[in-house]
Amino acid sequence: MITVTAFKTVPDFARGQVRDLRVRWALEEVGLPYQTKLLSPGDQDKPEYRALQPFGQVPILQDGDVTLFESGAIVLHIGAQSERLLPTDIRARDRATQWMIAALNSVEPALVNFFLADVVFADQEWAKLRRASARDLAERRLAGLSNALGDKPYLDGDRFTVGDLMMATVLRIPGESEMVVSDKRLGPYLERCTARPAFKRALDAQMGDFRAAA
Ligand SMILES: N[C@@H](CCC(=O)N[C@@H](CS)C(=O)NCC(=O)O)C(=O)O
Repeated sequence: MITVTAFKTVPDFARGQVRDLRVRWALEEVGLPYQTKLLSPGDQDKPEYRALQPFGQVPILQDGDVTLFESGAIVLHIGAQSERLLPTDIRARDRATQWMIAALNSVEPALVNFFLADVVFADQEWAKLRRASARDLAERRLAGLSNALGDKPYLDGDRFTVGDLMMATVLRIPGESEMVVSDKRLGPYLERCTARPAFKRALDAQMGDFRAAA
């Protein structure tokens, strides 16, 4: 059985956001059963966990003799097992991978930076100084994404891929909601992605684990 690591407890703002959600969503999309291994405070710094995840973060996926960290690598590993997330056509596959990396490398850092300045460290002087430029960069990234999406239902056309899965989780970063929802393309796009039954099951499962551990 596939095992995914997740946290037993996180601050309220992080519930429904922790990155094991991406992995749960991918597993739900392709219909692979999994179990979670919930980390208590301190577990992430134990040598046996650090041997599997050098930074002490979640998620890790263990699947037979495969152990992986980095949510992007894990989602690709799951996607490779089913056409539902990664097309077999090599060019379509490359484009799906490109969008997944764009989500992680071009969009997420800008949105996280703004979230840190706007919410997490909002009362600190450096954050007040940085907020406007962080918002500007986040807006520019979102505008680029919105233009590229255009009138298509998904980033590469009619078909939902790992690129959309990852992008949708990035667009859910708290603090972006008003910028995303008010965009005439990104708002409906995010709704389309998160209306998928597999997303709902993944979110329910993450929230359920927090409730069970409380
Ligand atoms: N790039 C990593 C980031 C993982 C990550 O930031 N995980 C967070 C939870 S969402 C975490 O474990 N934070 C605790 C820490 O960094 O100590 C991935 O995508 O898997």
